Formats: sequence, structure tokens, C-alpha cells
Amino acid sequence: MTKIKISVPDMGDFKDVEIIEVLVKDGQTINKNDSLITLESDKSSVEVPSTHSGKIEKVNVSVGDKVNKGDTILTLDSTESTKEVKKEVKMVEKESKKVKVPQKIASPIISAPEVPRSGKSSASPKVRKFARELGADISAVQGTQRLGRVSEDDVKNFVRSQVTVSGGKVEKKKYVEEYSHEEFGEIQIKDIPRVKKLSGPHLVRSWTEIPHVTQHEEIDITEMEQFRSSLYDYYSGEKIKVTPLAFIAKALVSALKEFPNFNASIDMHSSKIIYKKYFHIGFAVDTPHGLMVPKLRNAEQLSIQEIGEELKEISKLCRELKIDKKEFFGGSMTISSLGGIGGTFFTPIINPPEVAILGVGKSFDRLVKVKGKIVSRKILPISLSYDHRIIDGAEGARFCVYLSECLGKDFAFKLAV
Ligand code: CAO
Repeated sequence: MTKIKISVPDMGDFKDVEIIEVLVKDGQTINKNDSLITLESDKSSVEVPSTHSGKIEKVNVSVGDKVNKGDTILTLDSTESTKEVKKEVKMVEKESKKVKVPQKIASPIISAPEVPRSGKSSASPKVRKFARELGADISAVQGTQRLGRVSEDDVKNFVRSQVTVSGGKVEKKKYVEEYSHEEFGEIQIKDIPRVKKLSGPHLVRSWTEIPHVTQHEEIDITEMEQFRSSLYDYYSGEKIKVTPLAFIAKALVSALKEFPNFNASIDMHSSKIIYKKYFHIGFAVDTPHGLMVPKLRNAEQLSIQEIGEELKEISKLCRELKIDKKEFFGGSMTISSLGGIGGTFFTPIINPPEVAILGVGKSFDRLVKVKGKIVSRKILPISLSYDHRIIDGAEGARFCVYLSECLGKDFAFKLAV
């Protein structure tokens, strides 16, 4: 056993550097490279690692001490042989020369070289703790110190760049326009409607947390449309109006039965998938108050005509603000239909905790060549967005193909109308 002293390394121009942490104590067994103390100057903080393994006889420093190069940090009963220690001393000496930290090492007094921590962000335990307390991810903080080391100020600046404090409340940083709007002309300022205020954070969470993939598809609904426009009441002879959305909702129920991954939710905390045995189809309703997404409950038990009637009834309740809050929850999958307005493809945002949403555009006529003849076909554009964590591309494509079949020329068999 060799008794050695480990002392403060060369710190360049720094004098009287404060010890902000003592990471070891008397009697402790330590390994080579274990951190002993943290030094902090006004410019940086750094951990001083041990150059040897052994049992600490006595720690000579305390928090708050101001130290200089060569001051003894501790004495150690080294478990290494005298020969090894001498060899080690020579190596330390060589390394120190390499990094241009001049040190006069007289065995067995050894100066510990300053070694910044490896890894993405190098920071002292104190700075790491400080970042943790503020909820900041230290790996995201850009270190401004030597070798990119992160200081407390770096953490503070990082947090400042992420949040604002207003009225004692910490909020995520607001983007401030460089020029105010009125500098460019007349403006009017209104409150954001309550429904939009409520749905905003939900949409942001979905867009930022769920890896969305949107698959577009054109469905030939010519036969379905001929059937739909030919519906009439048997007794009164009056035309029956059923929205294409009712057919689409029915087809969606069938697809959900075929592809249970789409009628699911994921719980990332417990790493579980929740498969739903019910078919509650959400549908986006455009109201003067903002977008609402009520559910059409147990859609698998309803006929297409009944679905059409319920859609009308539920959207009326939404527009009159008479809908129960609970009706916005507990869905299987949502349809966002813009078909009554116009447009073709878009990228609908998933309505969590659901994992997919079907966007529907306005159907249009297309001239196509069939058996040498030019004929007009009715095409329905759809856009399916799904959560790529649970649904892969092949399944997304199969889902679209299946929907095409349900609404295509054999729709009557597929939907059993
Ligand atoms: N292609 C062509 N025409 C369509 C169509 C489609 N995909 N879907 C509906 N139509 C037709 C209907 O048949 C109806 O025609 P008639 O007046 O001749 O009967 C007309 O468009 C109006 O339909 P509608 O949109 O009022 O009714 P709907 O039952 O189809 O839809 C509802 C109900 C609640 C979905 C709709 O009123 C609505 O609010 N749509 C907007 C949804 C929305 O905002 N989505 C975006 C969410 S993301 O911001």
C-alpha cells in the first residue's frame, strides 16, 4: 500500500478557485477517475477526478475553500503498488504535457488533471441538478464553457429561451412578431372563440407528439352515388336525401372491424395498446363557435339512413351548444368531411387518444377510358392520417384499399344495405 497525496491541478490563469462540491469523504474507497471535487470560477465549473484507486485517508478540503494549483485535496492509501504508482505518475506527467497543462509532479504527490465529462453535455453534478430542478433537458443545453461544458448560466439562458414568466406564472415562450400588425394597415382584434381556445392545445399536442403519416386515395364511387341519388320513399314517392358521409361512416365501421389497430389507443406510460370493441365514430362538425368532434355511438348497429339522421341531429346539437361534454370523448376513429364544402386532399390531424382520422374531400367527375370508351366516373378523394407508432405504411395502404372496396362498385354487398 502506498500513501499518496492528490492535489489541485494546474488551472491556467485561475487563482483562488472556489470548491463548490466535495464529492468524497474520509474512509471512502474510490476508483481512478472518480470525481473528487467540483471547482467553480466565475467563468466555468469543473470536476477534478482521482488519478488513483484506493481508500481515502483524509479529505483536506471543504466546500467554500479557495484553492490554487498544488493544494492537497486528499491523502489516499493507494491499492496500487509503489511501482504502479510511479508508472502512473509518469503517465499523468506525459498526459499533462500533451494537453499543455504544465505540472511539476513530485512523487508521490500527484496533481489531478482536469478532465471534462464525456458525453453530449458535459456539466458538473451541481449544474445537472440545477437543470433537473428547472425541468430542463441538460442534453439540449448549449454549453459555452471550455470544451462545450454547460454552466449554470447556460441552463438559465436555455430556460429563459423556452419560457416566459407573466403574473407569477411560467408559460412557454410566446413568439413575438418583429413588427406589429397595425404598422402595415388597419386591423381589428377579437377574442379567440372558447371552443378554439380549448381545442388549440389538444391539436398542438397531437401534431407535435404523434408521428403522423397521411395516405391519399381516390375512390370510384360511381355506383354508390347512382344508388344514393335514386333513393326514394316507397309510400310517399318522395326522394330520400342521405349524405355520402353516412355511407362513408358505414364503410369505416367495416374497415375498423377488419383492422383493429385503427380502433385502438396507445398508453405509452405502460407500453400497452387498448383495443376497443365498440364502434363510436367521431365526426368533425363545423360550427360558428369552432370545430367540435362529437361521437356517433354504436354505429355498427345503425343502418345508413339512421346514420344520416343521427349525423344531422348531433351536428344540430353541436351548433346550438346543446351537446353533452361527454359526447366529445370515447371515440374509435374520426371522420373529417369537407366534402360539402369543397377541396380534395388534405392532412387531417389525429384526435388523440384515437390513432387515425379519415379526411374526406368533395367528389368530382373524371373522364376515364373503359373498354375503349370514354366514360364519366365519380371520384371521392380521401386522406387517411394514422399514428405511425402503431400503424405501419402497409397497413395504412391496405386500410385505404379496403375502404375503396366498401365504397366501390360492390358497395351493396360490402355494406349489406
Ligand atoms: N362529395 C360531394 N358532395 C358531398 C360530399 C362529398 N364528399 N359530402 C357531402 N356532400 C354534399 C351533401 O350530399 C350535401 O349535398 P345536398 O345539399 O345536395 O344534399 C352537401 O354536400 C352539404 O353537405 P354537408 O356537409 O352540409 O352535410 P354532411 O352530412 O355531408 O356533413 C358535417 C355533415 C357535420 C360533417 C358537415 O356539416 C360539416 O360540418 N363539415 C365540416 C367538417 C370540418 O370542418 N372538417 C374539418 C375539420 S379539421 O379543421
